[in-house]
Formats: sequence, structure tokens, C-alpha cells
Amino acid sequence: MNAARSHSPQLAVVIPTYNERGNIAELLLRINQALPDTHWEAVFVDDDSSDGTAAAVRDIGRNDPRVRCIQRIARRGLASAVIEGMMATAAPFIAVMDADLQHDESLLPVMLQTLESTNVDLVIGSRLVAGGENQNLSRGRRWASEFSSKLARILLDIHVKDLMSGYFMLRREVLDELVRNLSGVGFKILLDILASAPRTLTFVELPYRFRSRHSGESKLDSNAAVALAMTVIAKKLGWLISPRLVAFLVVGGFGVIVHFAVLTSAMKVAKLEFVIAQSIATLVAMTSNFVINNLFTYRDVRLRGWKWLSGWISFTVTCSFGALANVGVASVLFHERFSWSLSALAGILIGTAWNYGVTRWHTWQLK
Ligand SMILES: Nc1nc2c(ncn2[C@@H]2O[C@H](COP(=O)(O)OP(=O)(O)O)[C@@H](O)[C@H]2O)c(=O)[nH]1
Ligand SMILES: [Mg+2]
Repeated sequence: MNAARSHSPQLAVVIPTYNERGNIAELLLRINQALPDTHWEAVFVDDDSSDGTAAAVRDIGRNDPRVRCIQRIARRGLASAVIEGMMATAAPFIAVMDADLQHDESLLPVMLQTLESTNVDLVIGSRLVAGGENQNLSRGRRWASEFSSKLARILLDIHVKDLMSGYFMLRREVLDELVRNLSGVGFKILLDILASAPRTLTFVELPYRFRSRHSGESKLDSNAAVALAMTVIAKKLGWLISPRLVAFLVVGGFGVIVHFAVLTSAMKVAKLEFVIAQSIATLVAMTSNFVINNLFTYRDVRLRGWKWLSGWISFTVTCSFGALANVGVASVLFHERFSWSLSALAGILIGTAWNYGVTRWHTWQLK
């Protein structure tokens, strides 16, 4: 009994893999070196990679019982892979780490020590706190990741700097508290965890240098902002479907009618050029939406006088960004080969969610 206990792992490192064969041996070597005094196990979750990743893991596992592989057939998805890996271990501490050696393994003992010696729920490997580094991410992805973190701060009240981090460690009990709420979609499991917790999780962000990929190629060129939007929609639907939202949507629908009425008369009657007519129609529709929302949707916090004017500016600026997000998301999805109608719908949904969330908070100053 005692002998068995002394060998049960204290820490499980969950590693999702998709075509990472060339990284497995080196990764395990480094984990082993980083954790000389810890009983650890590595749980790989492989989605039936065509390069034989799972077989490579099992080969090592035959000589090293600390190494296991869950091979999922006909499944794909980073978040769901991580969840299944975390649920397959009995270890009281669970780390999640990429296979490609971008995550500095020397942080593992520091993360473990932090969880063991304090009562924080979660330790996050961070590229964005002092001492951390993010040089090996393209500028576009860096921007998307920082932008998403800002958005999450506003929309979800989550204050993690490196919210898109895929490198973190948590306690088993914390996972048990929230695992049934996880959406499991997309690839940002940390965000999913933070947004799914029934209470505000406490966390520490530890800096590390994000390295460039060792072998193989990135599977996740998609946009962090899209991932965030997916989580926001999944998590916040309950909050979104409120009387105010319904009113906001009805007013928005009316705005479309206003838009087309103004556009048609500007082109047909006043003979203006399309671009000019479209701009006028947009501004008129935004203004009428603002006026009606101010009268009905937000009648209890109605803006008057100078506040009306600054509210109008806040509303039109916000909705312009909403339109940009709409077009941006739709083009990303369309580029990723989703159908045009689905892409457009997703764009409209995200643009509307943005407009509603931000104007509610900024224009009408509601928490
Ligand atoms: N099981 C599983 N792992 C995945 C999937 N997509 C990516 N991964 C793994 O998740 C980790 C992060 O992916 P990566 O391509 O490095 O993303 P990046 O670091 O954001 O470029 C790597 O270990 C990948 O092999 C998937 O669909 N299923
Ligand atoms: Mg990577």
C-alpha cells in the first residue's frame, strides 16, 4: 500500500498533440530534467495524428510507466482533448502544456511550488507580465492576443494578462468545481476555465520566455479574437437574453429599415453617389438607434443634455467598431472556408454582441 502510494503522481502534465512526433522524446527528456524530485506523469491526448505521434508516446511508455497516451479516434479539438486528459489522472496537481517546446519546462517546479505553498487556484505561465517574452509570436497574433485579453477584461471581468496562454497548472478540486460548465469548444481552454468557474478564481501569472516551435507546424493560425467571441457567446448567453437585449435587437432591426429608407432616397431622389449615400444612411440609422434606445431600452438611465451628446458620440464610435468586427470576423471565417452565409451570420452576431455589451457599459454606464 505504502509503496504504491509513494509512486502515485503528485503532478500530471497533460499534453494535447496533433502531429507532434518529432517533439515527444525531447519534451519528456526536458520534463524529466525539470522535475527531479517530483512524482509526475505525462498524459498525452492525441487525436489520431497521421505521423504516428501516439505510437511514439506508447513506445516510450513501455519503458516508462509515467508516460501514457489517450488516443482519440475521429475526434478533433484542443480544448476537449485537454479536458479528457485532465479527467484521466488522479494527481492532485494538473499542468497543461503544448508538445512543441514553446512552453519553458523549467517553470513547472515553480508553478507546483506556488500551488503547494499558497492557496491560489491557478498558476499561469505568462508571456505578458514583467520578465515574460513573446517574441516568437507573429505581430498579428500578438496583437490579437492582447486585444482579446482587453476585451475579456471588459466583457467577462477576467483580469489575466496572458489570457491566451496554453500553459498553466491548477488543483484537482478547482477543476472538479467547474468541469461540468466547460464549453469544450475551440482551443482556448484557460479562458474556458476562467469563464466557467462558479466563483472568481485566484491566480498568479509567472513570466517565461515563449520559445519558437521545435519541430512540426502550428495548427492554430486562427484568430484569438474569434475564440474569445465563441467563449463569450457560450458563457454569456444567459446574461444576454434579457429584456434589454430583446429591445436592443428590435431597435437594431428597425435601424436596418431606416438605413434602407435613407439610402434609397439619397440615391434615387437626391442622386448621390453610393458611398456617400451609404455613409449618410449609416450615420442616420446609428443616430435613430441611439435615440430610440435612449428613449425605450435605457429609459431608466436616459441620457440628457451634454450627456446625450457624449452618449451619441460613444454610441456611434462603438457601433463603428462593431461594424469592423462584424466584417473582420466574417472574413476570417469565410477565409477558413466556412460558408458565406454562416460567416455573415457569425459576423453579425459578434458585431451585435459587441455593440450591445459595450454601449450598455460605456454609453449608458451600466455594470
Ligand atoms: N489533441 C489535439 N491536440 C491539438 C489539436 N490542435 C492542436 N493541438 C496541440 O495543441 C498544442 C498547441 O498547438 P499549436 O499548433 O502549437 O498552437 P500554437 O502554439 O498556438 O501555434 C500542440 O501541442 C498541438 O499539437 C487538436 O485538435 N487535438
Ligand atoms: Mg505551439
